[in-house]
Amino acid sequence: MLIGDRPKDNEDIYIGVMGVTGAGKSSFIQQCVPEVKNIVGEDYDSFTRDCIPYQMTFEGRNVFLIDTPGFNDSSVRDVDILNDLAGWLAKSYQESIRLNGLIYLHGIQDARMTGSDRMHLTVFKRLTGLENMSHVVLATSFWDVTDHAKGEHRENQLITRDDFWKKMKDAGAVVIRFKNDRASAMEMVKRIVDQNEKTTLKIQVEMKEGRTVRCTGAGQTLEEDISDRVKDAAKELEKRHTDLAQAMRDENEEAAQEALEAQERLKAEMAELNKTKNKLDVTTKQLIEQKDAEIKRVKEEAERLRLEKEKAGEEHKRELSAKDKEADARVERNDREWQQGIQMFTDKTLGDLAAGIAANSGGAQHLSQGQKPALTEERVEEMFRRVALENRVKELEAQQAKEQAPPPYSSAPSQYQQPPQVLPQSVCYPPPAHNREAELGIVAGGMGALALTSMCSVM
Ligand SMILES: Nc1nc2c(ncn2[C@@H]2O[C@H](COP(=O)(O)OP(=O)(O)OP(=O)(O)O)[C@@H](O)[C@H]2O)c(=O)[nH]1
Ligand SMILES: [Mg+2]
Repeated sequence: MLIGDRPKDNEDIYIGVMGVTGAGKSSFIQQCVPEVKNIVGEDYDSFTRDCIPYQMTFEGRNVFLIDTPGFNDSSVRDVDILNDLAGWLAKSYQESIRLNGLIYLHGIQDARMTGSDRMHLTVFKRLTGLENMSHVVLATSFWDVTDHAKGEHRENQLITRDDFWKKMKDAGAVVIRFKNDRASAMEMVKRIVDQNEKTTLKIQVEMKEGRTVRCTGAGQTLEEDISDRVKDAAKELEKRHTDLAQAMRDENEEAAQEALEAQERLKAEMAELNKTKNKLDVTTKQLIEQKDAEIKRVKEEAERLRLEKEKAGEEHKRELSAKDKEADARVERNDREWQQGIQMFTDKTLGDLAAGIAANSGGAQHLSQGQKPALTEERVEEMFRRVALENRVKELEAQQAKEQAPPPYSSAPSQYQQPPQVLPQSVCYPPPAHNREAELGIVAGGMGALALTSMCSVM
């Protein structure tokens, strides 16, 4: 869903989910919206790249959980993240979308709050505004991998120290443990849904006043952090100047080379930090334009994908239909060829049979070549049997013809022309001619019987 895509409904609940990278923001969202996949990071790199709302239903209300990229130790990235957050908040403000609350996640497994943890907490406080703390849930994560006593001790530190969560808690924020399960995730959502009240964050008010991000409380925190880094780099650069001078006095070429390289690196770092700081000079108008362009890009991409999918679907359908037609044509062709083959065979076989039967028995004269019995499975079977018989007849006829021919080397009367002698089958192989004639008679009789059976089934 994109900002402004949904018709406005004041009953909808919007909750921003924030915290440093790896604190478990996306894991919390996944517990709330289990059908969403691949949003949780697998390694130490920041994973979530943009502000993305995920929809769930809670006690009959539409709830949108806005996953956000986590701040990390890189100033360049932090400024981009703050600009992205400010852009999202400015655009949603323009679209009359108001947040109901914010959830800030913090991993309890870390023994101490680092400098950047504190800085990011300050960014969060200033972005939200102390006056909005009753809309905030401060959640600790990673309880399952933390020694319970140590976890409780750290939690206690968080809520008792002014520079940590104490002021926020005193101003109305609630502290909840996210146990990486659905029940604790729902408890966090419930707290904000039950409050049922919209709020405008401090940074939204500031941006509405026409300030650049640099001039908002959150922006100033990042700017101070960058300025501190520039100062540190400048100090280091000065030291490297001294190192270089000393190395030259000592005629230590290696040390001089090292100092020179360090100077180059520090100068590049300072230039990069100053460039990053300048990125904070972005106005609300520019942020909204950037968001609009981004939304347009996403929509165009979605439309392109939709059309591509549609086209692929049509092509697939066309391919299927072409394949269907080809298969139909093949079946039809096979069928036709089969029918033609059978017909030719039937015509020939029945014609031959009719002639044979008429000659042999004088019966069944009514079976002529013109008669074409209907093709049934039994008939096809009969035809095959007939073919076998016919082949056998041909075989025997050929053999008989061969045996009756006079030997080429003698003009004397052949043994084949002598009266047939009846010999027992066992000693007579190949069988003498008269036996073969008898066999032919049996075969012809069999074929006649078959032809008659066929006739009956036709009639
Ligand atoms: N054991 C344990 N692992 C957790 C918990 N919360 C998150 N993780 C793991 O920590 C890693 C980072 O979690 P994410 O939910 O991606 O953290 P994130 O805050 O969204 O991080 P970014 O998107 O980089 O800002 C993932 O491997 C999670 O599985 C937790 O409460 N317990
Ligand atoms: Mg994430």
